[in-house]
Amino acid sequence: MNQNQQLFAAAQKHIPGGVNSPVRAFGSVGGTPRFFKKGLGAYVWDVDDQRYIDYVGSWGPLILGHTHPDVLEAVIAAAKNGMSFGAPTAAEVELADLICEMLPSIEQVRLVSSGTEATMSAIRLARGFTGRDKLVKFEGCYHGHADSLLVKAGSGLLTFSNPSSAGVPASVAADTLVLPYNDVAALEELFAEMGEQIAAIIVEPIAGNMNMVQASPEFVQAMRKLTENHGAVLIYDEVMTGFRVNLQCTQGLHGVKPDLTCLGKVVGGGMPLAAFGGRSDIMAKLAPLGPVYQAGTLSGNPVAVAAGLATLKIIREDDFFNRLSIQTKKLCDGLIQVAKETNTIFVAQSVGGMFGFYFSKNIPQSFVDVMNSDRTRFNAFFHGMLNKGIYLAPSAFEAGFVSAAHSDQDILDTLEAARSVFLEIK
Ligand code: KE4
Repeated sequence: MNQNQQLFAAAQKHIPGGVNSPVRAFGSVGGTPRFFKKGLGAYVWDVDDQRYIDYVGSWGPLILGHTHPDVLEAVIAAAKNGMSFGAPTAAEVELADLICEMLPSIEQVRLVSSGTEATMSAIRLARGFTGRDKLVKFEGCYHGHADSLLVKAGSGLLTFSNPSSAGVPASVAADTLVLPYNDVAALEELFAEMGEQIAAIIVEPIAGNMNMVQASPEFVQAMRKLTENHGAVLIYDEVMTGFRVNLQCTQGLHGVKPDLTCLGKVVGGGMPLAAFGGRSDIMAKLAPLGPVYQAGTLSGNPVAVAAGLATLKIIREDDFFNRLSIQTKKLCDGLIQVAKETNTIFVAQSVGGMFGFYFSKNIPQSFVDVMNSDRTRFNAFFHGMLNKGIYLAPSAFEAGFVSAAHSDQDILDTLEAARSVFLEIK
């Protein structure tokens, strides 16, 4: 057994499934998960000293690549002054101000430690603000693992083709209404029927947990109009897309102001930091001001805040997103071209530094479309690329990410690997 296999066997002694998050277990692609020991720029090394070009980037946070010197320097400096205080710090004020400056829809923001905390808290806040219970989500979207959200979720749950989780009381699931993504008619019908009972819609405005599926303009407008007309809260879950697809996130691309936004991943620069925020009249309902309770020992942790601040300051620099978008599109266009030359049925798309690719003829518009793509071929492609030193997300239900550290040569090397793997898996 090699080091990865030995470690995976040892890990399972005291860690369920040998992993601290299910999708890492390679459950849907099979094989042995890679145990990483080092990351630098666009690369990671596993315990067998195999180097990979990394297109997962810790599932999105590492938009600057691994161990960016400015982020590292900020984290070390903060840590030297104290790991945590459980008390307010000036840096949290600076980060809150910066987030509100970068996202006009956010008038007030609360920092938390994970995307799940952000979405769970935003939903509780929306229910407290409206006095209503019903929550609308969409099939294939994943918003973290809070009970009311594990109903036909995406990501790891899809990976295990287990559309809802054990342990979620029927009474809790009953308040979560699940509709097909991009289905305007279904949304209009639901609001006509029970709009006055609906506290909120929570949506991934570009879904990245059923692979990548973009909301149609009609769907975007319908969500905004229906929530406005019925007094429901529109929550944009931008944990994955926030500061990843555009400096103003997906809401900037959509030209929509959601009532609440959830952020994570990039905003924490690779450290445990997430956030939720939005209209000040809604945020005013939060403790200690209002009756909606939400708290966290490590919320606004100074070391995590330092990583987030350092990251946001760099991505705000001129031309950052233009360069990142061009590099990501270069990868997708190159994969499409190589697939064509090898007669492989394959499509790909990208927005900013996020991409999706599918072994199907058309870009998916819904969860059903994604389920109809060739997942067997995806898995074969995943392993072929892994064996050639290219680390893609170990699931057909995840998006991929390019960082500012991915060079032209890295893209060329990836395309060369893809060319031979497309031929291998024919
Ligand atoms: P966390 O609790 O994992 O920080 O965030 C939950 C979450 C919320 N909303 C969206 C849109 C998300 O994508 C996520 C987490 N994404 C997954 C990857 N698809 C995290 C990886 C994992 O579960 O290990």
